[in-house]
Amino acid sequence: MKIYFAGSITGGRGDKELYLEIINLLKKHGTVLTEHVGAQTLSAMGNVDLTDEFTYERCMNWTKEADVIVAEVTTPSLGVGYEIGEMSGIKPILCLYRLQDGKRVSRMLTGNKNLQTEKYETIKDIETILENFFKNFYANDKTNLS
Ligand code: 6IA
Repeated sequence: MKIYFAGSITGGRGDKELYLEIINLLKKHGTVLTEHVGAQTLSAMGNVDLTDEFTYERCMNWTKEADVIVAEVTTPSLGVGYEIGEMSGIKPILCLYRLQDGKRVSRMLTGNKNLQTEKYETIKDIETILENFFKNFYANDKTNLS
């Protein structure tokens, strides 16, 4: 199982510790292609000397290679939205978010029937959501094979 984890980089790194926790949970279910999203040293300005083109191409290749996309969307990010849009209807996509005062998640996500959007409050909630998501993935996979 190859998992593409998407989380905000340029959009803001306020949830970087949470991203790392989610990546560690995801590792129980498969290989996470994008562990750098949880790097605690990575700032919103980016601190690695890669060209924009290389970064874009590599991300798009990984989204194509992945079996599923899991995105944390509480912090709005153009890149995460773009990745979700590109893969919508092509691969299973799970979007995780928590409610924040005075803000709501974009209706472009919650209104898209191709996406599974799940609200959480605690990391324990995320653990349960992930277990159900992967259970459904394998159940659907069996249905497709038979
Ligand atoms: O617009 P944003 O930068 O917030 O978009 C974040 C999303 O785009 C993440 O889900 C990443 O998959 C992808 N992304 C954006 N910038 C990078 C990046 N920068 N590297 C990899 N994925 C990126 C270079 C730093 C990295 C080598 C540590």
